[in-house]
Amino acid sequence: MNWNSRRRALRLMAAAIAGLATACEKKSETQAPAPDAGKSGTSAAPTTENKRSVGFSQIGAESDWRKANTESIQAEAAARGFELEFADAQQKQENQIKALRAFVVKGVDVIAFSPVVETGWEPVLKEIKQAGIPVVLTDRAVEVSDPDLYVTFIGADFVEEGRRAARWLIKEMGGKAMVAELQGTPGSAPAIDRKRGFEEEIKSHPDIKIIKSQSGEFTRSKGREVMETFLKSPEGKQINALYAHNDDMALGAIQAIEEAGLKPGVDIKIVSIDGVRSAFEAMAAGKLNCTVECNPLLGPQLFDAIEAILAKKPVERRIVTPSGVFEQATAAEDIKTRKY
Ligand code: GYE
Repeated sequence: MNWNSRRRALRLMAAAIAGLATACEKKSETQAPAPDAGKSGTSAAPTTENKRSVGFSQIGAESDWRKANTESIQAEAAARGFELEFADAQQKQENQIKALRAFVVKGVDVIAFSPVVETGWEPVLKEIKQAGIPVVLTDRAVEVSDPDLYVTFIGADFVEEGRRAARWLIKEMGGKAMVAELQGTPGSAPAIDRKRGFEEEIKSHPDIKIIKSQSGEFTRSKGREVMETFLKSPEGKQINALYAHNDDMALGAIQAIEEAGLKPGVDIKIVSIDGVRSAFEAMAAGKLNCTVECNPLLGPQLFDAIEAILAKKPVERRIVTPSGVFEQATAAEDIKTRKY
């Protein structure tokens, strides 16, 4: 059997399984609600044979970065005439795994996803490989023992982002600071790597001390809540710098700092990561000091890779998205050219 007929046979098998699954689901409807597999952005219409199809499992909508990322991918799919099966996992790995399996059943041409955490993907990636569907990782990396489980990983260098944030802080604080850290989603590649890069860089500066560190789950509300507890803790009064793994948490923390009667950007110097528009606004207002850019507009790179894969052209194993560092002084000017 050649590759094409194998794919066709697999699709037929998958369709049969899907039929069975639907029948089972229908049966169980009256018993208990099916667990939430996340919202689907497209209709349940079967993938048409002539349109190239991509299944994309997104993490959720936790931050401005994520929203810009989703828009970029959806716009690029539409512009290039792809059928996009979009599934929002609402921050849950189990929902992502369900969505990935549903893409296999549908028989999409390529599967892309942004993995919420780094580990636990091996079984589902093996199933996808067996079905002969290529996988592209976008935004976040996974830890797997077999490198052939995905074709390429497109995204930023999170360790370097952490280093850049640290370098800025060391310079700004003259090598001496009591730092509070707001970490991203536990177990996620950006939370792990941004912490690692920052710690690596401050190692040779013993007077830069992280005195508080906790996850703010990459959201504004959690960032605010955790910063409030930091400030109320016995060490709260010593905090004079904040490192947030994303802008949204920094923006939430800014509110908590103001509520505590302090001046964000002055009493507590703040550096965060992403470079979203609202971070530039906060910098222009003097409340945020620095943002390390992490470009979410991955749609064009993602679909370049997908088209190359479908055309059987070679694709780089690792595609790094370029980015910069922005400070208060130029924020009002910079904001005019920001695209997200
Ligand atoms: O920094 C954060 C988002 O994975 C790079 O996820 C992404 C991160 C981004 O929620 O805002």
